[in-house]
Amino acid sequence: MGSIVPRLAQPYDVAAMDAAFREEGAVVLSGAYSGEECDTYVTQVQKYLAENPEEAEYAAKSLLAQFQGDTSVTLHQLIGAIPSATDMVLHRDIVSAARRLLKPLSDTILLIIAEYMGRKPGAPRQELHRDTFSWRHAPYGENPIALSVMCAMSDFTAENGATWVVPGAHSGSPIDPPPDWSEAAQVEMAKGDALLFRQDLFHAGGANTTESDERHILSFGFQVGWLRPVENSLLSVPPETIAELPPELQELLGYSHELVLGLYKGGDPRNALKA
Ligand SMILES: O=C(O)CCC(=O)C(=O)O
Repeated sequence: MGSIVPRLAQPYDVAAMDAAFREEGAVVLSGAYSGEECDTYVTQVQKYLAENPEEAEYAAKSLLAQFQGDTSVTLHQLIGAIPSATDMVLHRDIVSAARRLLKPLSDTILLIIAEYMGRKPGAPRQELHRDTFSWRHAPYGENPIALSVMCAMSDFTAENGATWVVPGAHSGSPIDPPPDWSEAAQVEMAKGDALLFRQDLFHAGGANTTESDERHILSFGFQVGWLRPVENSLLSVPPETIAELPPELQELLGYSHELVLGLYKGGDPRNALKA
């Protein structure tokens, strides 16, 4: 067993947070969200999925869901769909942490994803991975290009599959082989805690070995602002126009995905053009 992930209580000590990113690659912010915020979020997600069965279908077919297994429920693009998600992704301490962490490489940051995951009983342990795998051609090193945030919307316990991380296993290539599991530590968290980690840190969702304890997650993250085209074609060319264009031009205008980057409702963005 290697080192453990530092935990900070409110008010969060910024210097300690930044030191944790440098040394362990991760930090837990205890009590980042109130119990009421977590419950509201989960209730809104469940209501949304019940009222929009087609979204549940998208979620089930999501490319990420395939990675997460069919014992996971995922919902992408929470912004605009889940009212409480707006304030939650704008958590001041978390956004400020992302801005500081990414500042050496970028003046601006972008939201990478805002996603719900429900990891049900029977969910298997994931492979240790770095979230930078989609950016496997980008330079890597001392300063990361992205931050991941995994928030406990219900208690994360060893039994229900609390996230594993390998403290200190960051800064390397996205395609490095994973370290040995003996170096990994499971990050148990109380409802409302948030695990922040550099996207180049090895981590994995744990196995949910319980009978009935679904693990509810709010997952989001921030990336450097320059990993995008000069022209924002998704805004400037209406989808009806795009639908009439040659498939290759659709791809070049952003109706394409690189592994799990550029997804629409978890799948191929061309799905947005289907009637
Ligand atoms: O389930 C978790 O706690 C982590 C999930 C994760 O790392 C992923 O789905 O990529």
